[in-house]
Amino acid sequence: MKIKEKIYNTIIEKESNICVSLDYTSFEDIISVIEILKDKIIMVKTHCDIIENYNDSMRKKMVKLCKENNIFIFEDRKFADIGNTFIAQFTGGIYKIREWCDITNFHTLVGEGIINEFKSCKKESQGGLLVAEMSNKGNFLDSSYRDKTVEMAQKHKDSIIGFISQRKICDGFLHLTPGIRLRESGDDKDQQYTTPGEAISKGVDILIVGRGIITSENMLEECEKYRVEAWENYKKLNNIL
Ligand code: S5P
Repeated sequence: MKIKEKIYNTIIEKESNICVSLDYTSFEDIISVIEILKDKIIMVKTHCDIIENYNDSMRKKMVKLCKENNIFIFEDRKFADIGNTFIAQFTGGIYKIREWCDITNFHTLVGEGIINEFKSCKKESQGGLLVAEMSNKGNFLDSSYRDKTVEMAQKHKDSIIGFISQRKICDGFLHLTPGIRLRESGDDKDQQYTTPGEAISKGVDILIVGRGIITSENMLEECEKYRVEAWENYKKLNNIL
């Protein structure tokens, strides 16, 4: 089964649309939060380049824990360079992202060369997402950029499985939406938030939630609030019984 179908099936099986953004600088925190939230989430999102004690043995521990609990790993690397540099960044360096991620993502301003290289060097099971829209104030990703991004995805359906976007923008692809928070409309920087229910009503599949969950006193309880609001709305919208 292809990864996109596996993700849809996992959403239904775990009754969850939640990807938790584990923006921690320590691997211990990443692992302990996965342990806490494992039954409530279907995906974790990492920024491996902010982890201060990155090492292969803890990375293997994270991968094992995720595999055992049907959790996909999305490395939010937002690649944006020439194909040759992309290959070096994806396969090499300290992080060797190709070794362990299920999903990674791309900015499309660089054109499709990077996607061709992803196709040539990715593992069969891995899928890519294109950043079509962003949640932060003042970004330059306008509707024409979004439309060109959709065209690129349609041309590369074998390796591109979905989008980072604020709404559903094309049938047949997964839509992952960041900038989700139950009680705040923004942070003290450029982030802009929408609620889980609002985001799901725009036809998306997966909500990326960071600080809304991970800064909470009781992460499990808070995650459950996001899960329920998202899942109840998703079920209705998609006629799931
Ligand atoms: O448009 C975007 C795209 C992404 S991937 N806006 C975002 O905020 N993100 C990421 O989602 C961002 O890099 C961060 O890791 C997460 C949001 O974190 P939060 O704490 O604001 O929920």
